[in-house]
Amino acid sequence: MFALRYRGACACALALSLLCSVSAVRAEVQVSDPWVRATVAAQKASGAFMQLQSATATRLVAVSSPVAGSCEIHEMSMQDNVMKMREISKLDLQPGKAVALRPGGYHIMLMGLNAALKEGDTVPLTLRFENADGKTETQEVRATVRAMPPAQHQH
Ligand SMILES: [Cu+2]
Repeated sequence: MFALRYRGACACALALSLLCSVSAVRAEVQVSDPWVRATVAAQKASGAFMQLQSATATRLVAVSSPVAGSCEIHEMSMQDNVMKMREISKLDLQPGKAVALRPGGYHIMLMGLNAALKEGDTVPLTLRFENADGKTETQEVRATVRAMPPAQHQH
């Protein structure tokens, strides 16, 4: 009984999300040069990077991708002379001010990868933004997988 109800809820959520992606107002956020670091077979996590710029105040509040079990927004910061990363619940965008997600800084963590990401592959990402009125908008991004030297971003 529980299993049936669960499956029903899932299908409903899927239908809703499909409906939303068709009717959603396009977010006013410019996404430039989105890319994802290539992985090797056993690697379960990777980082996604891009530049974000919005004409109006908004914030990135969630990310999802079909290639990952979950995605988190991370920031890197110096703590006692050691670079550490931690999850943040949102990334604020000031009007007209570009924010770079790059190795060593803000990034989107793709976790629970279901396959290796090979150079040249395309990774779809759905970015969810919440504006000052609390209204959310989603934006689809297609990130290119690029190989990068190892050891810059370890987990
Ligand atoms: Cu991270």
